[in-house]
Amino acid sequence: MSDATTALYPAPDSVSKGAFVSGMPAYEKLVAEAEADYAGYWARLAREFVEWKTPFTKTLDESQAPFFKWFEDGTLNVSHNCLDRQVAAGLGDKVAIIFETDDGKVSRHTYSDLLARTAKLANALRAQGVKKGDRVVIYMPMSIEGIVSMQACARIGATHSVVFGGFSAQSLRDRIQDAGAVLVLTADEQQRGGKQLPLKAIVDEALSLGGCESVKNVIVYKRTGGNIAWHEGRDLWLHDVTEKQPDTAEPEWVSAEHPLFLLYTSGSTGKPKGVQHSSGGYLLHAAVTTKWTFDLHPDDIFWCTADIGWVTGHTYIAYGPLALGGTQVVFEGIPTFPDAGRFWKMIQDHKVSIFYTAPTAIRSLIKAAEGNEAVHPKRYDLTSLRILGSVGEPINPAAWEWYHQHIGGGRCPIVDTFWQTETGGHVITPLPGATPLVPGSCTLPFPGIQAAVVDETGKDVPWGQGGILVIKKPWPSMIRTIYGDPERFKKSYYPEDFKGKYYLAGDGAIRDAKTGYFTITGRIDDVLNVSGHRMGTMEIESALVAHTDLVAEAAVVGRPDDTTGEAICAFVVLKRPRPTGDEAKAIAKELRDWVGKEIGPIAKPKDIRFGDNLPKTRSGKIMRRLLRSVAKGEAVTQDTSTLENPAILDQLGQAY
Ligand code: 6R9
Repeated sequence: MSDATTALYPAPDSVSKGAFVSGMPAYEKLVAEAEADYAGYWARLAREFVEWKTPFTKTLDESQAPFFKWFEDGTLNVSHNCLDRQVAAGLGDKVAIIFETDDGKVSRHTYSDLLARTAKLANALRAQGVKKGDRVVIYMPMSIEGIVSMQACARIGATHSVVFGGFSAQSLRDRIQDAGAVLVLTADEQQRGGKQLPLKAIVDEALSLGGCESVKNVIVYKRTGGNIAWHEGRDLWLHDVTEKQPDTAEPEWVSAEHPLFLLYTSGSTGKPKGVQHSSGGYLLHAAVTTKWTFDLHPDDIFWCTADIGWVTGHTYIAYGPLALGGTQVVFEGIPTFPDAGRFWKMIQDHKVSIFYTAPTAIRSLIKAAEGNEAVHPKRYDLTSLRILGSVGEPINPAAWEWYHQHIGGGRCPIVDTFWQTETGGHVITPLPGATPLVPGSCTLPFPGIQAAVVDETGKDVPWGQGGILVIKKPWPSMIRTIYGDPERFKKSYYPEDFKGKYYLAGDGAIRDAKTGYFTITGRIDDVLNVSGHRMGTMEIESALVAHTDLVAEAAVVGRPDDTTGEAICAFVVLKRPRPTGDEAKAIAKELRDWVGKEIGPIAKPKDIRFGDNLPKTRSGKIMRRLLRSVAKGEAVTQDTSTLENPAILDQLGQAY
């Protein structure tokens, strides 16, 4: 299969020896096992990695394809698997989470602590009338309370939907409404980079926008003690509702197919989709990928820098490491506070052995280190590290090499993990004790994942030729549906083009002609990847045109950016004459703030360009390919003869 001789970085002995998957023959054996008996392979792992209340008798049900079911007649509880199971195994006093606040205070939380806090909150939620199957929105900072909120929902069979703390009131409202949430868990404020930022006030605003009548209560974790408004009868303090609750709570035993969570993500249309995940299959993949991709051993200190508002924070903070009884670092703050050495200092202080972050963070820390010796990683002792990981976007070879050399000291494999909100966990990734690495490639499928590159008709393309990334067989942790919109689920992921047979990832890929290694070539739909965050171009366009006083028309494209991977570039036609100079600057600022309010700061366009019109074909289609060239600052080489008004190209040359 793979040809180790072309790989620049073979798995080092120091990691390979004693790894759970040690050497390529071990990897290939697992792949062969899955090929020989697909359902049998996943059933074996499901028995090994998950503790079942009632064992499943049937592995995969394809009768309602593409609505696949895994282990459906098995029952379990995810929180029981993450917490009670560890305590029962004698790990009650083991530190589950080392928590560090924005301002550097460190606290340690054992498995027994987490279990007791989860049980208390589970009881409190039940006391508020939250039942199995109800949806609960979590709008929380990075905190023990945030993780406990997720675990408590899992414990009572409520389906959580975590909304990233950077989303605006409008976005939060849309998600609460779509999910029909009965309760919101939030904090008074969050603290990031030395600043207090509102959370509760945004929940208040979201609920006041209307459409959220399903919400009965708001439970508030007091993080900063900042001033907040209080709605008697609706709002409750977390410490009040949990104080008198017992610290044990019987788990709700649910079917493996019971929805553990919804997580909203961007797609090709203006409306974010609520990706629905299962309990059994999801937990299985969270556990097995945490174990094999990160080679997580009992004495490792694992640190995933993601936020619980994204899928990475679900699978590799809230569930995977806990399901294995691991010890992890959880961080409230940001990588550049008090300075850009923060990550390196924390690795040193907590003796982190496995570090998982995003290319955008690495790129910005490279810049910072190059500009300031004091925050260069060489100033820190990083010798505790043995494995590094990357996620969220392609990692460019230069950043890979720097990460490998300056953070990993040349001795730590980098697992470049490709996956998506929809896949639940890693689907294409190296295994650190086995896979020889090539910078810029996510290498080979996780054992059991049938990833392939095909053409528009669903036919395999030869290695060395680019195409569309698909997964040919259902897998346990896959998306089950889009909440409330099964038709959209089918159309987005199992389109007719492939006769509804293959899962369509939405990314392009190419396999190396010799090794078969996968390289992801980027999204093939209208989704941008800004600092590892997914943003739909249509979502941003809708937000812009919602400014009905100012904006007549808008088109949004991405352009490459050295730090954020892609940057958002908006082309705007105003309802007034095209502005220039200071007026253009002021309007650009107003529009950025507007988008920040409509969606959240992560969606603010970096460049705004004003035209009297947008470049369109004579049939009225916006010429997006041309806009992408303009956004990049390239000379326009495309045929512009079909353009209705070629003169506007000059106007669009100036970005504000
Ligand atoms: C986990 C996560 C998914 C999209 C995905 C792809 C991009 C993620 C990547 C990668 C290249 C990697 N992506 N990991 N591209 N190499 N290792 O990021 O989920 O937020 O849903 O984004 O991110 O484009 O389709 P999500």
